[in-house]
Amino acid sequence: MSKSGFVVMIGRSNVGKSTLMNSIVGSKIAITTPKPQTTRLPIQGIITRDEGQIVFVDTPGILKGAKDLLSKRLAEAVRASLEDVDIIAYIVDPTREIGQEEREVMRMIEEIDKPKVLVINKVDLEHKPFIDFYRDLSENYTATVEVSALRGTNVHRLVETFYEYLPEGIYYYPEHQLTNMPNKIWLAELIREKLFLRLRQELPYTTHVEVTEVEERANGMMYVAATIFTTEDRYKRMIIGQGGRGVREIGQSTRKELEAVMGSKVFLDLNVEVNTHWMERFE
Ligand SMILES: Nc1nc2c(ncn2[C@@H]2O[C@H](COP(=O)(O)OP(=O)(O)OP(=O)(O)O)[C@@H](O)[C@H]2O)c(=O)[nH]1
Ligand SMILES: [Mg+2]
Repeated sequence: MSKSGFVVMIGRSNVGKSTLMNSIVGSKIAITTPKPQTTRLPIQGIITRDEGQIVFVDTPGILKGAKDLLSKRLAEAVRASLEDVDIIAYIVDPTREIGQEEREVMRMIEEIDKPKVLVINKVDLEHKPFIDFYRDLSENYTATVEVSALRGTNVHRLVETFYEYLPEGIYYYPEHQLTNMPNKIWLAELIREKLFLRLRQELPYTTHVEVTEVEERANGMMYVAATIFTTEDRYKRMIIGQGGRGVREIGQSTRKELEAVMGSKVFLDLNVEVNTHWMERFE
């Protein structure tokens, strides 16, 4: 019988969970940005090899003192995702101060009785003042692996470690499937990434992208209709930019990447709308 199971990626915001998952799966499944709280959905990345199938669950980073509705909802999603997994991958960033939030995450993980792999990420960076702190934690974990998700260093060893502790079981997904992401959600994530790259820190967290239509049109062209929702008029103006330059650039960079991935021409119909009730949907 072959091995099969779920590995959940847990860690503070910005430690590189999504980058690591993309690196393992070898394909850009989750978006990654330098801004905290990039991941919103529990996205799954799947690998199937001779040894078996691993489904990686990427989670939103846990934010300290989650006060607003959205952050609370994200923290709950993380907790819920811990219940049905086989292995916990706890990702840490040795370049960043260990604060209250990190300790809370650690405590949460220590309470769970499952194989736990401590993943010390970003080892490619020169300045890692907290690496010894994490190395000293090793005895509390089933295994510890130091990696660079960005460069791919040691990622292969990490995957072997996961296979080692993976239980036997049947496959959850067909062999060639790389993600659980429905196309529309993946597309919306891609647009949100481009939106972020343009607006950086100015982008409000409440900005939300919905893809309403994905269609293959005659002559092999793909048609995508999407709307960027934001909560205030001034954000809408910011996203649209002067003379529509902003939204045009977001559309162009999304389209370019999509065309490269899909290998076909893409027509992207991108709109910006104000919807003040958006946050309520998280209640
Ligand atoms: N130098 C270096 N940078 C990394 C590495 N892994 C991730 N990063 C960077 O760290 C930032 C955050 O990466 P993400 O993968 O989006 O982090 P995340 O943990 O998924 O963040 P959230 O989704 O917000 O929880 C990005 O700018 C990445 O390029 C690494 O191994 N080395
Ligand atoms: Mg992420």
